[in-house]
Amino acid sequence: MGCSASSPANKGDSLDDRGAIDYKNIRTKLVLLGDSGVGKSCIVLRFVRGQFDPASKVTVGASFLSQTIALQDSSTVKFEIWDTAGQERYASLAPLYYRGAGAAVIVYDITSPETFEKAQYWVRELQKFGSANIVMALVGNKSDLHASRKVSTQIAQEYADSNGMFFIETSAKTAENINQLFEEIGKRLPRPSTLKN
Ligand SMILES: Nc1nc2c(ncn2[C@@H]2O[C@H](COP(=O)(O)OP(=O)(O)OP(=O)(O)O)[C@@H](O)[C@H]2O)c(=O)[nH]1
Ligand SMILES: [Mg+2]
Repeated sequence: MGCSASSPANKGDSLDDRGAIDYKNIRTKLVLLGDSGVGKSCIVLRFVRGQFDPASKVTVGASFLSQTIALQDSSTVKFEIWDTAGQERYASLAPLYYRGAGAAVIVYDITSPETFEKAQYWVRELQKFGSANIVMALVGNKSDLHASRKVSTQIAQEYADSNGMFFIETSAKTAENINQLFEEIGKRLPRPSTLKN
């Protein structure tokens, strides 16, 4: 009793080979949500494989990938990524993927105000039904298409600030801010409570 090493692990805590809580290496379920065509699958492909697919196909249901990153404090974060399908016909499946998620990446396309509206719908849905301390990121993708921009950075930033999310603009095409997006999420994830360092 009272010994941290013998305390039962919380749901989501990573365990080492002996079943003790691993304070340095955490893992989290991450879900991507957003309208069809905003670039969710391309963001994941860029992050996990360093590639871009200009002919990316619509996702059917959802797809799963994982990727581990190292942070500056020498901890590691393993992301178990659910890339959901944005087409309306799959919307009812979304709770299967965001339930229990420690992080959510909500994506819109900076050239499409409709997709920014849809992102706000997902934010409200997660606020109502997501995990209590979920880390939420609002992502304006396709920043390389700045000549066609229709959603201002300032409006998106203000929306994110007022909803306690962090905001970043990315390009899966050029790789701009893709790694930064996941690093920032990794830094914001709650660490297992610890009595030792
Ligand atoms: N210019 C540009 N095009 C992008 C970018 N990211 C994705 N695309 C293109 O946008 C289209 C849709 O990308 P996807 O990643 O398949 O979109 P999605 O959000 O996964 O769509 P669903 O699976 O239907 O939900 C593809 O033609 C991509 O090549 C980007 O950063 N810049
Ligand atoms: Mg997709």
